[in-house]
Amino acid sequence: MIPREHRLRSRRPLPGATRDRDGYVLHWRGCGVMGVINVTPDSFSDGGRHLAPELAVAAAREQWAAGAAWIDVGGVSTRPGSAPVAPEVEAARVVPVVRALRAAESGARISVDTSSGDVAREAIAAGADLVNDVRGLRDPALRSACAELGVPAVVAHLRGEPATMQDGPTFGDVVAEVAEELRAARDAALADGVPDVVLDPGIGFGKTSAHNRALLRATALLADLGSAVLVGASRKRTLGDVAGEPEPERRDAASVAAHLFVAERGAALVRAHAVGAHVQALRIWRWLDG
Ligand code: HH2
Repeated sequence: MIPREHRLRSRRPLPGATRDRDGYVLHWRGCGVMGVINVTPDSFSDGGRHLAPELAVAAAREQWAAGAAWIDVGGVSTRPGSAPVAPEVEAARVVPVVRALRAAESGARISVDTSSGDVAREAIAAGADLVNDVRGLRDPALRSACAELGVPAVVAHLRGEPATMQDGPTFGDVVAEVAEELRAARDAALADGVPDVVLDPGIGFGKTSAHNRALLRATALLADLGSAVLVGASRKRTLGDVAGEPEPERRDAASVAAHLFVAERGAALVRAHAVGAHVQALRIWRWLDG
């Protein structure tokens, strides 16, 4: 199978991107890995591991050296039932890490996992290249931060809020509804001047295992919406339930399996904690398939 080609536009210089009339465009083929760095005390699989900035930066540099295409730095857990965190606290967690990572690895592509316009602005000033919003850029302040600063965004699907998202999520046709809501969110963001959008079905965000399964199986349909698709199944509860592994940190083989499945169906990026294992698996799969 010939791997899909993907592109991401930015109006700011982006490591690895080429210049064109409207700004900068990053091209890649096949599926890349976005490494997860949670600068939080309470993330569901790695909470507290990287709360000290120097540990977060060291882990991020390791992920970059292992072949990550992006490093996603987040300062708030969005696990089911998680509580909101003040933007000042969130910024104090992520901004020093983004700044230090940019200083240490000038070629790294850095994403900031936030739903706050203020945090996004500070992180971009510190060197972030992409905004990753699990709430799908529904806050106009975040949309305008991306638009004014010329930074693309990941628009993930989430109805409601993490605190209550797993309280009986219901869909008629989950694939059709998520695709339509993502398309509408993307079009609203582009109309507001966000330079480009990556779409994400929001695995585990207000969805049952059956919903997650249907969405993972529908990756090709989501990719046909015409934007790069990111999938974040890493260590999530659905995988633990199916694989019979209650401990999130022991779900990396399950994560690699799910992510190879979506890579084969056109995902442009997978968001993963175990970057080295994912990069190896994708390289072998591409070698065998290519
Ligand atoms: N999942 C998490 C966080 N951010 N961003 C995108 N685009 N897609 C995802 O699926 C996604 C995401 C949750 O995982 P994690 O960051 O490991 O946990 P926590 O939210 O507890 O920090």
